[in-house]
Amino acid sequence: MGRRRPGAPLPAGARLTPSRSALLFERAQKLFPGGVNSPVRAFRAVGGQPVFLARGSGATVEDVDGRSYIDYVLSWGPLILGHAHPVVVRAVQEAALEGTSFGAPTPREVELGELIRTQMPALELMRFVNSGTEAVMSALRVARAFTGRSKILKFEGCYHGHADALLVKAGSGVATLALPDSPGVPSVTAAETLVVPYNDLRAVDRIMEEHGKTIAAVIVEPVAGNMGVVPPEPGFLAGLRDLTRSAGALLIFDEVMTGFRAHPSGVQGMTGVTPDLTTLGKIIGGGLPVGAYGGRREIMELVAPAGPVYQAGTLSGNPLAMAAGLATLTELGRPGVWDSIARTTADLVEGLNGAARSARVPCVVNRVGAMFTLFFTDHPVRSWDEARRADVARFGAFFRSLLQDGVYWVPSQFEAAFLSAAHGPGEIGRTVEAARRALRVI
Ligand code: KE4
Repeated sequence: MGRRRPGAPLPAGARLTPSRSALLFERAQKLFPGGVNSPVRAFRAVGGQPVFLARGSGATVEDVDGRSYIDYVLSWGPLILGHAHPVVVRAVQEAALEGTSFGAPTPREVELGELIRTQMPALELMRFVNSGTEAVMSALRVARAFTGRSKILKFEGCYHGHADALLVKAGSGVATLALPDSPGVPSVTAAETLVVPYNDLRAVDRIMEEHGKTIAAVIVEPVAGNMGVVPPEPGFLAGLRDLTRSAGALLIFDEVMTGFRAHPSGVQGMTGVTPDLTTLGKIIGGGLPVGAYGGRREIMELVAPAGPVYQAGTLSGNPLAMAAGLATLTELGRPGVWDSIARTTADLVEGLNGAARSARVPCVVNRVGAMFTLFFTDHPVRSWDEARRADVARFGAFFRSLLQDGVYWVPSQFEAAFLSAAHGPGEIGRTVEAARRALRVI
């Protein structure tokens, strides 16, 4: 059946048989809160019901009803080579044939750690965990142990996973669903977390003046992705480095999303600002569950069994995830691969800006490397306050129109969109055309 224009009447006599996605969603809602295993997947911010995906290949995914889409979610960032990349699939198959997990050291974790450290030498010592959330909560624990202090400073609109201490004015799904500072977080915990606007160095300076001696760490998305993409203003990161050093607080770069995506060496490599601790995830697992935290040797040597700070994990350094991460970073590190993805992202952004101008729809697109966000707004977006003024209803209409047109956009105005090595001129052309059609009807 040809694609029906959004909102166009159904052909006479057409029967609305429930799609397989709808039937699955009905069952899922009896199993999972909101019918999903992570909030943003529920399409609450964009309307309609989620499509259930059956398979992916390269830049496209196919839903359970056989419809295919050009994918800009890419599992929220990990799939920088695209879906089911043969090198990654083969690596995981080979690893699985040797056993899926041992709860013991294996060669692949050493190889992946060494590969990460060549790109991010600031990770003098590191530890693999199973998610970005776990990486961040562990990094905060060791920062508190190292400094003997308890307060954490974060930025409005930044999301660092769902650990209690960080669900305070967070971004991503918390912002998308306009959730309050999440219930269930004890007020004594939230009281240990200070929050200032992103890109507001004066606010950080004031906080450091007042609380500097009690602040264990400042944690920042060095390029924010979880309020939509918001780059650091010139001098912001270097300013954080200076202010934290003067106050004896640690600087933590949460590069779970930006690592190997904003730049092949992360934002720390792109800017030359070196944090004390870094958290990673997503791309380093190539689509399998991985996180990592690491940094200065004197800090990380506090982590058990080298030191007294306890952190552990049954599946940490899991050989399948290590194999997927190794294959991904090795392929990504081949000459020209990353640059080509960044160039394709720039081409898409240029096409989107052109389409918005032709349709006279006010849009601002922020891009760093291979991550970007199209904001429906007519002013610059440099903070959560500016991001939140975007027209989320218009974004929802844009999303639904693209979905009808075979483009799977990110289902929230406050999320980054992602490209892969598998996105080429064909995908970009079809996406810009779909955007043109969407911008005309929203
Ligand atoms: P996970 O626990 O979801 O692996 O990572 C948490 C996390 C930490 N830090 C940053 C900068 C992150 O972006 C994330 C997770 N990102 C979201 C997307 N904005 C994951 C998608 C989701 O929550 O379903």
